[in-house]
Amino acid sequence: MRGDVHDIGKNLVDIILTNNGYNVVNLGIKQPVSAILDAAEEHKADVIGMSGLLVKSTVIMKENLEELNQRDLAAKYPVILGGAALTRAYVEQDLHEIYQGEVRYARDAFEGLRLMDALMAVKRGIPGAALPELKQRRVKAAAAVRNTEQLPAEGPRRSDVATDNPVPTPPFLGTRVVKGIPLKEYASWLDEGALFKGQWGLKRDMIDSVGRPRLRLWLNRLRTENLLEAAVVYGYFPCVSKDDDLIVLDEQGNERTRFTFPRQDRDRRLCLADFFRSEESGQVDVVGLQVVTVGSRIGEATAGLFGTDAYRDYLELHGLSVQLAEALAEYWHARVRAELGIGVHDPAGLDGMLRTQYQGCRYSLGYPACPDLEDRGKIADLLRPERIGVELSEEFQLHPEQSTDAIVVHHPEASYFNAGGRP
Ligand code: B12
Repeated sequence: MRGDVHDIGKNLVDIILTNNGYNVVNLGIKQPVSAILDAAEEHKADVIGMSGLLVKSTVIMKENLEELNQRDLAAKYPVILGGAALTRAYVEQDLHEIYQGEVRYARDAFEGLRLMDALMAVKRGIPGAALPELKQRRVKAAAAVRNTEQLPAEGPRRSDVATDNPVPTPPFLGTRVVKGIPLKEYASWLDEGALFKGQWGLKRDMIDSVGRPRLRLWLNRLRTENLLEAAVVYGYFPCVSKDDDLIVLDEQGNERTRFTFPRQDRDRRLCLADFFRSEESGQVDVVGLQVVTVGSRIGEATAGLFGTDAYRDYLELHGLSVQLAEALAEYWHARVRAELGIGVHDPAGLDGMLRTQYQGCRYSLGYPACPDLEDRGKIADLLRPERIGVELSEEFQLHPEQSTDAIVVHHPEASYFNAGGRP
C-alpha cells in the first residue's frame, strides 16, 4: 500500500483485514509503483490497496493505475483505494474510466473488508457474487457548468477585508527556538473530541468509562517514559501583500520570499494575502510562522507497538501523539497571539479556542486557503526547523510525522475559508 506521512489509516486497514483472515503485505509509506508491483508478484497478491491523505497522492494513484495498464496487469489486480484526499466519485468515475481492471473506493477499513470479501468471492466464482455498483457523481457536469455561469465574470479583484486594522508590534523580528516544552503546558490544549471520536473511534457512551481512564494512563506513561520532546521554532517577519502574493521582507525592506495564494472565485473573493497591508499602502505588516513537533522518540515507540502486534496500544498512542502535535500547535499559536498583544480577545474556555473564537488564524499549508504543499519549503528556509530535529522531505512532508507548520495571521477577519475547487 502506498501512504504518505499520515499512515495510521493504512495501518488500521492492515489490522482489520489481518484479523479477518487476509494476509496483508504492508509496504509502509512512500512506495514507488515498481515496489508495489514487485511485492504483489512475489506474494501472489489478489488485490492491491493504496492509501493517500495528501492531494498529491491522488495524482500518484492515477499514475500508478496507468502504469498497471501499461504493464498489462490491470486484469490481474483489482485495486482498492482509500484515504481522505480521495472522493468516491474521483475513484469510481474518473479513475474507473482510466483503469482497465476493477477499481473501487473504500471510505473506511470496514468498507475495505466488504470489498475484499466481494472481490474474493468473484475470483473464486461463487455463484451470485458481484462487486457493489459503481457510484456516479451526483452533480451532473451540466449543472456544475450552470453554477459557474452564475458567478460574476469580472468581480472586483480584491475582497472587502478591512485595511485599517491595527498592525501589532512583535516582540522581536527573526526566529527563535524553544525546546523541552513540558507536556503539562500543552496537554490542556488537547482536543478530546478529535482524540476520542476521531482517532480512538469511541462512541459517546464509552468516553467516560474507557476514553478518559486510558488517556490518563497514556499521559502518565508519556511522562514517566519521557517519550515526548516538544519543540517549536517560530518567528515574526515584516511583510506586505501585492494582489494574491504575500511578500516576506528582510529587515531592510527587501523581498526575501513570496507566497502566492489562491483567490476565491465566489463569495467574498477572499485570498490569504488580503489580510496583510498592501505594498501600495506604504506600510509594513507582520506575519508569524511556526513549526512544532513532539519529537521522534514517540514515533519509535508507536512503531515498536505496531511491530509487536500490540494494535490497540498502537492506535491509542499514535492517535494521542498526533493530537498532541495539534495541541502544541494550538498552544503556541495562543502564545504568539499573547506576544502580539491580540490575546486579549481570546475566549475563556478550550471549547471556544478550538472553535477559533480568537483574533487571527493559524493556516497550515495544504489546507484549502493555502493548498500548495511546496510552499512548506519557504517556511523551512525561513525557520530552519532542522534546529529542532525536523526535516522537510522531497515530498514536502515533515519528519518526524507528528509535526506541523503554520502561517499565523493576526488580522481580525482572518478565519478558515476555501479558495480551491473540489477534486
Ligand atoms: C490527524 C491529522 C494530522 C495529524 C497527524 C498526521 C499523521 N501522522 O497521521 C498532524 C497534526 C500531525 C497532521 C499534520 C499535517 N496534515 Co493532516 N490531517 C489529519 C486529519 C485531521 C486526520 C487524519 C487521521 O488521522 N485520520 C484517521 C485515520 C484512521 O483515517 P484515514 O487515514 O482517513 O484512514 C481511514 C480511511 O480513509 C480508509 N483508508 C485509508 N486508506 C485506505 C486504503 C485502503 C486500501 C482502504 C481499504 C481504506 C483506506 O480507512 C481508514 C480507516 O478507517 C486529516 C483530515 C482527515 N479528515 O483525514 C488531515 C489531513 C490529512 N492533513 C492535511 C495536511 C495538509 C497536513 C499537513 C501538511 C499540514 C501542515 N502544513 O503542517 C501536515 C503534514 C504532516 C507532516 N509531518 O508533514 C490535509 C491533506 C490535504 C492535502 N493538501 O494534501 C488533510 C486531508 C486535512 C485537510 N482537510 O486538508 N495532520
